[in-house]
Amino acid sequence: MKKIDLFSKDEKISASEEKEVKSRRDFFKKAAQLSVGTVTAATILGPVEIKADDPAILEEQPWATTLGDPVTKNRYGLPSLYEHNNIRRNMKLLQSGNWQASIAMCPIHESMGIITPNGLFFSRAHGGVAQIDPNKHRLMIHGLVEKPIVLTMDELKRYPSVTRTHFIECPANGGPEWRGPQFNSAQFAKGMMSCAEWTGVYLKTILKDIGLKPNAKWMLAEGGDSSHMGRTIPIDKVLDDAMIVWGQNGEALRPEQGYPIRLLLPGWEGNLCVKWLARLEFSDKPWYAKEETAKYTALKPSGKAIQHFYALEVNSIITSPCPEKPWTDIKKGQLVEIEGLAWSGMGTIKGVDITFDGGKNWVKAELKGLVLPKAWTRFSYIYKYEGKPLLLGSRAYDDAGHIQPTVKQEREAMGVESVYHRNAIHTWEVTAKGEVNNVQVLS
Ligand SMILES: Nc1nc2c(c(=O)[nH]1)N[C@H]1C(S)=C(S)[C@@H](COP(=O)(O)O)O[C@H]1N2
Ligand SMILES: [Mo]
Repeated sequence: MKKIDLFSKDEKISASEEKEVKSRRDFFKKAAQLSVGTVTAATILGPVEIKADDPAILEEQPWATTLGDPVTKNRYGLPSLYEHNNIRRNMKLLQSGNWQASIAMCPIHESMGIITPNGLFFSRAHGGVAQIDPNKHRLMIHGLVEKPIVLTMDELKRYPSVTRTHFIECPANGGPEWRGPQFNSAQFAKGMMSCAEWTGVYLKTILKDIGLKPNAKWMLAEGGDSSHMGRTIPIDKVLDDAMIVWGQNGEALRPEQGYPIRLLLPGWEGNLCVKWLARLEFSDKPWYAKEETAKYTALKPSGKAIQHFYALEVNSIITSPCPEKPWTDIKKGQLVEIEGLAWSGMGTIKGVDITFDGGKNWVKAELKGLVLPKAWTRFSYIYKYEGKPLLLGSRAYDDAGHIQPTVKQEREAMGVESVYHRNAIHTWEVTAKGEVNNVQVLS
C-alpha cells in the first residue's frame, strides 16, 4: 500500500500557486492605475473609492508570503483576532453586589442573521456559572406523575430529539430605562437577549412516557447550580412547547447556558428557562414562598401588580445605526441599510415599520431571511441619507395581533415603577453629523 505523506504538501507554496499570487497582484496594479477615482456600481450602496497608491493593493502582506498556522493549532476554532470588539460586556447596574451574580450583555449591534454565536450569547447567572460534570448530573422528574424517574444525561438523550430556533430574553431587558434612557449603547439598552437553534426533547414527549396525573397543574423547575432558580410553570405551557435542551447551535450547551441541560420555554421570560436543570416536580398548586426563589411581578400605576405574566411581548430595536454604529462616515445622498431585530414571545413577526420623525410617519421595512415563531427576525430598510437630524425608531407587530406601544402608551398603562416587560418603541436620535444617541419620544 502506498504511504500517504501528510505533511509534504504544506511545506512550501507550489510553483503554480506562486504564479497565481503574483498575477493577482499584477491585476490589481493594472486595475488600480486604470480606474482611479470614484466608481458607483449598481448594487453597492455607497460609492467605492479606488486609490492607485493604496498599500493594501500594492504591498505584499506578510500573510501572503509566509505559511499560515496549521488549522489544528486551535482544535476548537476561535474568531479572528481582529474581531476583538465583538464581545459580551458586563452590566454593572444589575450586578447583585458580586461578580458571580452577573449579566453579560450580548453585542446585538454586531449580530448577523438571527443566530447568536455561542461565545456571544447573553448570559445571566444568579450564582455564577456552574461547571457541571455530566456524568454526575441527574434529572429527577416526580410529583404528580405515574412513574417518577431519575435520568442520566445519556438516558435523557434516548428520547427522540427536535431542533427549534428561539430567542431567550430576560424580562428585565430594557428595564433600567422605564424612567428615561440610561445607556448610549444598543448592547446595554437591549442586549439581555440572544437567539439560538436549540436541540432537545419536548417535555410532553417525556410526560407521555411517564404519565402525568390529571390533577397536575403546575411544574416546579429547579437548577443544580448554587442559586437553584426555582420557578413554577403552568401546565399548559409544559404540554405546549416546553423543551429540555442539551444542544445549542450544533454543539453541546455552553456552561453559561446551563450545560448539560436547561429548560426552554419558547417566548416566555428568560428567568423561567432554568439552567443546569436538575429537578421537575408536578403539583396541583403553585409554589410561591418556599421553593420558588422569586417571582417577577409588575407594579401598575393603580398600586396593583400583575402576578402572572410569562410570555414576552412583541418588541424590536434598530441595531444599525445605533450609538456603536453611527452614520458619521456616511455622506449626504448616499444609500444606507437600516437593520434591526424584531421578536415576539406570542407568535411570529408579521411586519416592522420604521419612522424617521419620532413616530409621526411610518414606512414598511423588509423582513430578511427566515421568519420563525418566537425567534429573532431581522428587518431591513434601504434609506437615502440626507444629513438631516432624525428620530429613528422601529415598530414591530406579530401574528397574534400585537403591536409595540409608544413610550407614552406604555407609561399610561404601566407607569414607570416596573422593571420587567418593557417593549415600547425604541428611538435613536441621529444628529446632523450622523452621531446616534439613545432618546425617548414622550409625546
Ligand atoms: N439555574 C439557573 N437558571 C437560570 C438562571 C440562574 O441564575 N440559575 N438565570 C435565569 C435568568 S434570570 C435568565 S434571564 C436566563 C438567562 O439565560 P442565559 O444565561 O442562557 O442567557 O436564565 C435563567 N435561568
Ligand atoms: Mo433574567
